[in-house]
Amino acid sequence: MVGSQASMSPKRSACWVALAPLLCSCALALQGGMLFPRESPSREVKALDGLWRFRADFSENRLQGFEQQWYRQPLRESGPTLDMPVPSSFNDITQEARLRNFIGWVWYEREAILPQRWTQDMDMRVVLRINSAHYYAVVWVNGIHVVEHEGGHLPFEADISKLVQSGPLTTCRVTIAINNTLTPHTLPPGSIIYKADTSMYPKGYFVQDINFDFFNYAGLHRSVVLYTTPTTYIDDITVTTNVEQDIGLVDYWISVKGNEHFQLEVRLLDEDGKVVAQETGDQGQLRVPGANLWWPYLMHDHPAYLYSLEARMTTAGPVSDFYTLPVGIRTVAVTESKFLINGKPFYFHGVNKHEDSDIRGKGFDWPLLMKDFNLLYWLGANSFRTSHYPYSEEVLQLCDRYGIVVIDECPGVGIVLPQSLGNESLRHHLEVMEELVRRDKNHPAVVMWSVANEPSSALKPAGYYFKRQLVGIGSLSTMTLITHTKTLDPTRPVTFVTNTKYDADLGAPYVDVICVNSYFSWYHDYGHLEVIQPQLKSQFENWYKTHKKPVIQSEYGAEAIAGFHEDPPLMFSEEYQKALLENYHSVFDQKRKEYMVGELIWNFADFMTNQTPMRVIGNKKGIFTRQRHPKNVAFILRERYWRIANETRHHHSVPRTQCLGTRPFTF
Ligand code: BDP
Repeated sequence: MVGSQASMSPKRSACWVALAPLLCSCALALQGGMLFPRESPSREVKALDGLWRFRADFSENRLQGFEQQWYRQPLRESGPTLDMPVPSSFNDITQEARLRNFIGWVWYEREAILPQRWTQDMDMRVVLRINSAHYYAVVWVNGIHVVEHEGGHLPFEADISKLVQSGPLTTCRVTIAINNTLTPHTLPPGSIIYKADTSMYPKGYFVQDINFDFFNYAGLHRSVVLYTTPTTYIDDITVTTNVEQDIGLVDYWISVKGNEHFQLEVRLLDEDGKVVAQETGDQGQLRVPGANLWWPYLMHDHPAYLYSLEARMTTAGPVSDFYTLPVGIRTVAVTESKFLINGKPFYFHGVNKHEDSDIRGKGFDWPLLMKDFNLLYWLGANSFRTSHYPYSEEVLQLCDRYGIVVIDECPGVGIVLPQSLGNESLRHHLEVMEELVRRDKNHPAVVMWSVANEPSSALKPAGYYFKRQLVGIGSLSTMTLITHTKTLDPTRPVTFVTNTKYDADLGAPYVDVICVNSYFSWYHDYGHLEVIQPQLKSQFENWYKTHKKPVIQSEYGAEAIAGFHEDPPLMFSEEYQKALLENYHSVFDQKRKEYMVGELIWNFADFMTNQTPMRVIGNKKGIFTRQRHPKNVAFILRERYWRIANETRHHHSVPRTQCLGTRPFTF
């Protein structure tokens, strides 16, 4: 990588200074809702998927695009552009190594043709929504700046009605500049390292340093959509559920924008389309006698029961708005040794995943997604953690629909430098949790928030950073991470995933469930499988003795290069991966009778990482290859998960599933 110092830290760059006042408006993004754009009788959705024009700014300071205002005219007039698919990471699409490893600003552009009524009907709002841009994004429509956003993985949007309704135009040119630079205060954090020794490196040489183990893919990873609503519209819906005897309780809050005078009718429909409860007003409780509860996959004969909450807003005038939200009625609770769903002990037998695949990188892809869900069903997995960042909304919708329980993790991964535990980082982290909870709060599949993965939680500031107590009132920065998340959502437990020693972890006292990662006989005691059982036993006993909270083995695993065989087992062979897992499992089988409430293998599939001598074209701890072919260990885990499912089921045993059936709810 070559570039000048000023270019690499966007915060220090000239353009950054010029854009700084606009950042304030970014805080507004946290106000209001972020409902998933769905079609309804009052709403239309137009996805801008397909080929976009693309240009990486290879100029030395990476700021040529801003200096020459590339957003003011069609991008191709600024210089040579490429055709780039959206959604996709840009890194693996071309044959250019310098694009694969590019750090700095890239520019995307495409024109959208708008239906005439979108531009002429003044009772219509037109909204541009970017579902995920890695990491800092600036957006213009027809050359006018409309929104900025910090952080990948989470959606942001801009009301562009005025822009598209001001003239005879029926097209709009959307330009998005994205910077993938990570700093100690972004999430995830990173640092730009300048290599100043010109006897060893070219002038201006720098690299992006990261402390997480996945490739730092970038680009427009999910769809960019345009959608409409009426000018008075349902802006947000929050639903929480409870159960009293056999009555399902659905409490709802609806916020309407655009007019203070409106009526709201709310109906709850069962899977056959029958109305089972109704209410009026912007908040209330729907009572469902004999409710069908939302149960996890394999825990019940009819898992993942979803009702539909239909909200209908009308005003005195002709305007009305409709929005339908899937609702699962279920409860979540944690005791000293159990994780309860609907009052019954739930054991997480699942996986950790990544959004990662050949060519697409972190780009959303329906075929990949359906393959992954079929594999989860085949495996008998009932859960996963969204390691190490929020996954696409479609993933969570499928989890709701198929009963796959989710630990929803924010991008707090690689928080290892002391400066990443300071106030600036904390403030951003709190905002990210706010965006995450706002987006995912209504998913029954989400049963716990994870605010971080493997932070340096033994460092002194970690105690304050994670703390649960409220140390002040008012400003965000006076609330620390776990408190803030609990305030945002009092209905779900909160955790972070640790690899710190039980007696040194300053954040663990504040979590509801202890989630521990360990790699015995892999990152130490290489090749000594015989140490796993004593070390793992001590791990569980120490954590439980210290905190008296349920424990999840949130990661464990070994690398195996598919097709490498060695007996006696050697590291990186499929036999070693299998033997390592079996040693872990024999301890799990003892501890799950006590306070262990889950096991999540690292990892579902092989995935791409940075190039290091520790990785052979990516991380090979998958039980499936990156192409989703099973390694031997997938069959071991399959036997195990189905056995556990049948042992812990409250009814008769279930036949093994080969593939997913269609569920009644449509997107
Ligand atoms: C864990 C990390 C995970 C890594 C894994 C590994 O949480 O992101 O990929 O180790 O090294 O510590 O395979």
